[in-house]
Amino acid sequence: MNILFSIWSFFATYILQKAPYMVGFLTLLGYCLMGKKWYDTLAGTLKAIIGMLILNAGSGGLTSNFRPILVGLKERFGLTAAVIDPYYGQNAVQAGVEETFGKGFSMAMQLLLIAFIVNILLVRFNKITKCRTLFTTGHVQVQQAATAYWLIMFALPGLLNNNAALLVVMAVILGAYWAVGSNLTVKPMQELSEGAGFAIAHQQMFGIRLGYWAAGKFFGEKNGKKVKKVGEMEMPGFFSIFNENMVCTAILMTAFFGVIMAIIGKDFFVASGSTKETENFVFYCFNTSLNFAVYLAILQLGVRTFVTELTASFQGIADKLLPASIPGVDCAVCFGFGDSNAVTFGFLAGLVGQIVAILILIVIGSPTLIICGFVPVFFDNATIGLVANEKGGIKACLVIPFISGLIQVFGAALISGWVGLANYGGYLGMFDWDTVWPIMTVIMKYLGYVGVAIVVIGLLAIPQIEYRMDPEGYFLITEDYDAYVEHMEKKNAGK
Ligand code: ASC
Repeated sequence: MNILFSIWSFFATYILQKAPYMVGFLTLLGYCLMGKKWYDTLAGTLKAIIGMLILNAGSGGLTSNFRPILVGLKERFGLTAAVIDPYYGQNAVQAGVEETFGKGFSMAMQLLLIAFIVNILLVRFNKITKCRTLFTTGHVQVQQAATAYWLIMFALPGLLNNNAALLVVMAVILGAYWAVGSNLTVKPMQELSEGAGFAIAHQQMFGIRLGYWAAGKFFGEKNGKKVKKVGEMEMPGFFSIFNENMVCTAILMTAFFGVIMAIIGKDFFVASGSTKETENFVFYCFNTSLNFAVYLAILQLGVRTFVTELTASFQGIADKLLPASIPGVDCAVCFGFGDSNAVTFGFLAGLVGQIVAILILIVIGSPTLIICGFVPVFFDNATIGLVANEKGGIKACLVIPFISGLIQVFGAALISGWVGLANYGGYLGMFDWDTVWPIMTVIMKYLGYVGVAIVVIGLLAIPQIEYRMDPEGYFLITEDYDAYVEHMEKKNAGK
């Protein structure tokens, strides 16, 4: 009995409560269930653990690079600045969760596991639930589990002293969001890719469906008049530098932090010991700004290392258990379809929207300042732009991501300031997390358990409604796309 207890206590202390080992354990479990060779299982598990450790190294660097600037903003101007970026967001949760809620970060990894099981179950019983897609994007799941962990603890403080109940409530909400959100992207993605058989499992799934709907409704073909798409335009060559993550981050961070540091002033950074009186201040600002790109690159290397393993082992579980489903994948997958320039157009329109919104925040004296991060401004708006272009042409591809950029900044400023994540310098900041999640958080904060019920029932009702709008085509679109196209032609001819 004693031995059993020691084993459990070791497991709880060193695996369940340490995120890298928790991810390693999930990978090990997945590979064992798949019956992989022992050496592949060993290698995969090690890579998953090391990947998370690299990620921790990157996020530690980011935090220490960032802290003096945050302190400076706070001390000099009473402002809290949050970078909207999933990595900064995760970092902020990791940095603040113990202090704010008295709970460790590894519980977020337990949440991930249970939420994934909820997603599997919802797809497994899709005759009833109508959920057709499994979320397989591991790094996004980690980021979302972290932020959901914070938002739900903030909304339901009554659950803080009951870990089991807390985990169950969180997992049902997050698992339902994964299943329902990715399911919403089936139609836009099958149409964009002409039946390639994937959905999006990312951070703007409601945004994609909303953009798809708005493009068709406000910019779509009317009376047989064709819309003009981005692919029919010439683009200057320098646009391509914005597609490069590292370059774009360096430019954005220098533009934002360079200016912010200059405003805070050299004296502050000398006094806080971050630089010396004799050092050139412009060079210091530039170097500090570039270091953001460095730590972000380290962080992403860590993510890539563990996510390949985590996704492969997840998919193994899914393939065995869920025959009639399609995978939800990273949004970057859809950039291989449609007009590739729509990606850049969507991104730039979103960037303009974000900058306009940030200027408005400054003008109205918002206590929370938002700083653009590369990932939301690029991946959200590029994806939404691509889908919008397909349905509504170039105008939709510019207007809809511009509006999305505004929403991202305002939504993130409100929620991150309210729940206290802005105090730790970051917020996830992707479209759904500036819209759907803040709304759910408000409902739960003010209505408590009734709010939880409204959120869960509301989410689960979405696929039911979509199913009822076209019961015949609903499963056909994933099972046999050609037959679905025929079905739609017949349906439209009959109108
Ligand atoms: C994210 C995130 C990334 C990117 C990537 C896009 O949300 O964390 O690294 O988007 O998944 O391909």
